[in-house]
Amino acid sequence: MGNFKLTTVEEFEAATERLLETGKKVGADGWQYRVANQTPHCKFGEQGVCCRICSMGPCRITPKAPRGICGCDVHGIVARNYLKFTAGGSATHSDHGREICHTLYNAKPEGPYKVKDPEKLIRIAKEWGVETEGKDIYDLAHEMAVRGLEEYGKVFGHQNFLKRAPQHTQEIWEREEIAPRAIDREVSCSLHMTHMGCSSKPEALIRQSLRSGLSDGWGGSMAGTEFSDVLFGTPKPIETEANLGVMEKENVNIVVHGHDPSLSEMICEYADDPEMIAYAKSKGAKGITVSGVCCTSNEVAMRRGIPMAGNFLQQENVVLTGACEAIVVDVQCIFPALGPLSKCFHTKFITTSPIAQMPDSEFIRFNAKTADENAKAIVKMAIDNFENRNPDLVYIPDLKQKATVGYSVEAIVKTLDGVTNSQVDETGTTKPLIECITSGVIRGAVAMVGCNNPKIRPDHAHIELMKKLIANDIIIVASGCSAQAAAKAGLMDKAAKDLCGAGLKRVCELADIPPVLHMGSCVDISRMMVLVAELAKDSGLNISQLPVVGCAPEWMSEKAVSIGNYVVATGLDTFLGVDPYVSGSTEVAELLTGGIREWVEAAYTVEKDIDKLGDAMIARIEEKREAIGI
Ligand code: XCC
Ligand code: SF4
Repeated sequence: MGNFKLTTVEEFEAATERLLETGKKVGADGWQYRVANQTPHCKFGEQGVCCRICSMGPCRITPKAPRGICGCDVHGIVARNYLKFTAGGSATHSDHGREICHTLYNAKPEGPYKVKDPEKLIRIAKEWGVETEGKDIYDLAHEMAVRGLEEYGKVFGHQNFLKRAPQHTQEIWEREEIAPRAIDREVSCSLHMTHMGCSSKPEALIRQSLRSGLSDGWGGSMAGTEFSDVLFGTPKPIETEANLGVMEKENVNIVVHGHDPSLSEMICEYADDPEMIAYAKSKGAKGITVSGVCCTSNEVAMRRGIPMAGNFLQQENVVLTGACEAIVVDVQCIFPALGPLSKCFHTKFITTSPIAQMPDSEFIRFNAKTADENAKAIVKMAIDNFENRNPDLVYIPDLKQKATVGYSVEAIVKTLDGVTNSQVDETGTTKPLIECITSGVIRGAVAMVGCNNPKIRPDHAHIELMKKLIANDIIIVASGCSAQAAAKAGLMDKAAKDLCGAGLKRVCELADIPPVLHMGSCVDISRMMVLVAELAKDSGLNISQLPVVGCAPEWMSEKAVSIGNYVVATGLDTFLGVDPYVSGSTEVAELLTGGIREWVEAAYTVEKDIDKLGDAMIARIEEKREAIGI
């Protein structure tokens, strides 16, 4: 254990510098240069005070022009922009969930899509009041897929999954009129409210932002997570590796990127196929390596131990290694830059979804019915491309760390049960974790989530905050690009326990876990919602009383704002390192950082100084402990 060492951000940066040198040789662009071209950013946009929702505008608010042409003031404009931003994120996550429901509908005993976790399917069916007795598992899968799809357009009532929340939380949602109805309705309703001449009252717009967020976290994202588990298996702890060094020089490298596991699961299947491996060998490679970027990577890492090449701001780096035969993408967070960049190398940039089509890519339309043919064609294309590599351009940074990933709620409950050796019942409980928290061995938990953003030194905030928190005996659950930052640095290596305070270190040793638990992709933040719901029910506390907070220090996407809204609306204080374009309105900023606490018992804190952000989280956790007398 003695020689365990984190990979530092300086080491990531040196590797990137070296890769950018290769890029210069071939005339490649990079986000680092584009950021410079875009700086300084538009001040009106940054403050959220520009409105272009009707063609009388665009109107931008200044001291000299305090109202738009229609008379809307700055608070209305900022709040409307915030709601639109949320709706974009909610639609995106939820549509991903919908695709998974369609994949489930296409599941067949003979594949390519099968039901890998029938127990989980039955559990959800029972939860939704669907008869399971004597039903063929595939009939049940199809029925549940339709039920899942109906959640998107249900005529009456609220999201089925809301019942998973503690009674108190459900009452808050009812009382505040933010219990989400049909998922699509909340997105449509948001766009209706932000149309010219509808809402301009910040309270109304922010309330809808919370409801639209909740339709994502407790609706679309939860469907995405749960039905992905049914199809591809519920994650269990598994060993893998992270950082660019997982790409192998001698092998055909296929990188999967995006979010929807339907495609990447199939690619992994075929890359493992002896026939394909033999074919790769016949072309001079030693084998095939699949690695991932962004949340698609998290999905296949959690279920198959597929290594993680990197996170959001590392996506260009995988091509710059000169050793990437194909980067295969599905939806979301894909830089259009990959098109022109891949043209500077031999790399095939393969788009697969009608939702994410890009110039300079090869489009292989992926479809649940033809998934195996599609995946096979893609793997073959990558193998055929191996011989086109230019060896002079190949440089794979020698950076990688071990990581143990796969901490679904089910896995956490099971693993932590070992700590107190209490009996595991069929579903298990979170009581052992509660015991660790109430006794003070663990002070609390932080959900570290979200993206990279060039406005913040990439990965630095994620890693520094995690180091600080675990040193203070605060356990981390992580997802998305935050989880990948942790894995790349080595914080998901069990040996990282040495960086923890004495209490957390002991828990890590007893339960044999790393101090940062990988809970999956960004839709899997729904797992975190289920976890806090269970913690609240098992402890008899309200969610807002738990010493648990959320943090997205480097966030950038609309999805992240949707997430923030549902995390806050679920009762967890949320800490951001980047401002969500609301600084132009004191009213909106005050609502989000204070006023909404009266509605949902939680609010946002925005703090760009990472050290202060960490201190603020620790202080909040200690305050919460004190308030419940532990
Ligand atoms: Fe995208 Fe999910 Fe953000 Fe990463 S963390 S940059 S949204 S991949 Ni979701
Ligand atoms: Fe301007 Fe009002 Fe139109 Fe917005 S809605 S562009 S503020 S006139």
